[in-house]
Amino acid sequence: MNRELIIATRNTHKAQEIAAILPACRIRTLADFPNLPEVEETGRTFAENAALKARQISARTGGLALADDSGLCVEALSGMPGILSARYAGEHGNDDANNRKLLAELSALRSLAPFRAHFVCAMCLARDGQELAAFTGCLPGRITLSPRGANGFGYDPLFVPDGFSCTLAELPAEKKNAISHRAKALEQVAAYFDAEGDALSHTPFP
Ligand code: ITT
Repeated sequence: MNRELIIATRNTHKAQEIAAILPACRIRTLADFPNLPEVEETGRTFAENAALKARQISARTGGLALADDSGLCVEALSGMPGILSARYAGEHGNDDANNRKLLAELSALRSLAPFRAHFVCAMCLARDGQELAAFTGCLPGRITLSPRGANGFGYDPLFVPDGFSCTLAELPAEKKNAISHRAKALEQVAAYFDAEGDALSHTPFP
């Protein structure tokens, strides 16, 4: 099946991971719609922000839109950076600065280690501005104060998934894409596509 799907993201790393996990879909991203205005992420939860992005992008493009709102929640920081993950240190999408800030904060709390944490990925599928379904994936693990690895993006060099001794950034992309919070949410998306059958297959791009 070659389902047409607009991934409502400007984050190329997310888009690449989603495309790799959903090879049966023909994927576009917001890079293909350069004139669309930014969606303001004013929600209080990952799920609210995913719904905002999916509804607005589906309404503006006329296509079937899938949004991903995701981030890292650290128990010792009461769930921060959470929905602020992309702009934790101030500048949106500055992964190095975000990682440095997280390391500085946790270094000051060293006596509380190990630092339990989890990644969350909330996804929302929408068409014509209406939410069709919502999905969530979670990846539990811990934060290491010794960043390692060059793969992936974001907080991957600091995150050791449960059952592993290496960081997400030390895993090859195929392995991350088999275990990640994003992969878990996308498993549910794929099951939804299977269950809905042809009803969603023929949404043409404008
Ligand atoms: P869009 O809203 O355009 O999709 P964004 O990067 O702003 O892009 P989010 O608001 O969902 O998206 O923030 C996601 C941030 O969470 C991301 O910038 C990373 O800091 C972090 N993050 C999410 N998934 C991650 C992953 O798989 N590995 C490492 N960090 C991740």
